[in-house]
Amino acid sequence: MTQAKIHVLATGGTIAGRAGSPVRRDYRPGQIGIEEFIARIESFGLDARLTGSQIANIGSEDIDMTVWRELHATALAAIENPECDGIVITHGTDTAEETALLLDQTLPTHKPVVLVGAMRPADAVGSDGMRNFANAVVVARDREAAGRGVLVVMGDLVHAARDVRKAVTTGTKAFRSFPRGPIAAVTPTSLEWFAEPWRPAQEARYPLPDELPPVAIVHACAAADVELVALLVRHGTRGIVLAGMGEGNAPRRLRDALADAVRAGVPVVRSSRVDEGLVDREPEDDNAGFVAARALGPAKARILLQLLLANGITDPAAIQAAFQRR
Ligand code: DAS
Repeated sequence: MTQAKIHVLATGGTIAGRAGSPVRRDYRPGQIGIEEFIARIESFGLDARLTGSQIANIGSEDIDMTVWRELHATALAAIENPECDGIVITHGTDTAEETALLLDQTLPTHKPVVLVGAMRPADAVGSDGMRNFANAVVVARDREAAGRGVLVVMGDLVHAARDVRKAVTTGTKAFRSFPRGPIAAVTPTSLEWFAEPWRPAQEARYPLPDELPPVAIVHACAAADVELVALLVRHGTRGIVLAGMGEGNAPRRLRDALADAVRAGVPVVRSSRVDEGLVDREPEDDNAGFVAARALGPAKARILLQLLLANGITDPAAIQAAFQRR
């Protein structure tokens, strides 16, 4: 069997971070370059040949459209290159779910695309970075990893971009998936899928636009200040995601302000500020013209709404249909 060829796209994050001491709390992300990554993993003797591109070396809280465009273009070129079998993207964990969903919707599913990060810097005691990275290579070299959209590998588990979120602020078990849960278990010597691919050999759902339109997240809270919604509309926001209470609820005055925004031509998606669970359509959504975010939390609902608006999809029913898709 020939060795799988994996292209690694490095963007920085804690997985590329150093503290300068095994026990120091603060550290600098984005210190390790792609050559060092590849040299380290090659010393493990994994059955894969790695090449790399340094896209950025930043904390993922600073990720922006410029990085996303370059990441997308390089990943697409690797997918189209017959010499490449799979792609691994090293990324900070804070916005991993946003980048994963953006790429998930804008790349074809013909080859594995695997995002990986770490919760501890490379020189910390008990660092998880190189293990996660080795696991990501094991996933990316497996043909069965294609046809599942973009994957996120963390803590010996494989998650689908649509389901995954960072749910815990510290510690190495920081990622969870809903509604499906993790779709595979992985170690440097094993990989077990729990289900069949559900998006085999699909083209990208949407082209990646040059820019994403401004979409605001409004966080619902008791006795919320509702003036914010009208301000956002006046300021030119193209869409609003409600981080609602419970099943996407909000105080009556806030719901009224959001219905006014819809009447002014600004689509509104109801998601939840609660960590996990569905936000389904309610009868009031028909009257107000709201969209229900289903299983997407506010950050990912915003990415999907931005992509839809950028591609000219503004009708609430069409937006709702996109939120229903797995
Ligand atoms: N600084 C964060 C980031 O780059 C943390 C991390 O990578 O885990 O997202």
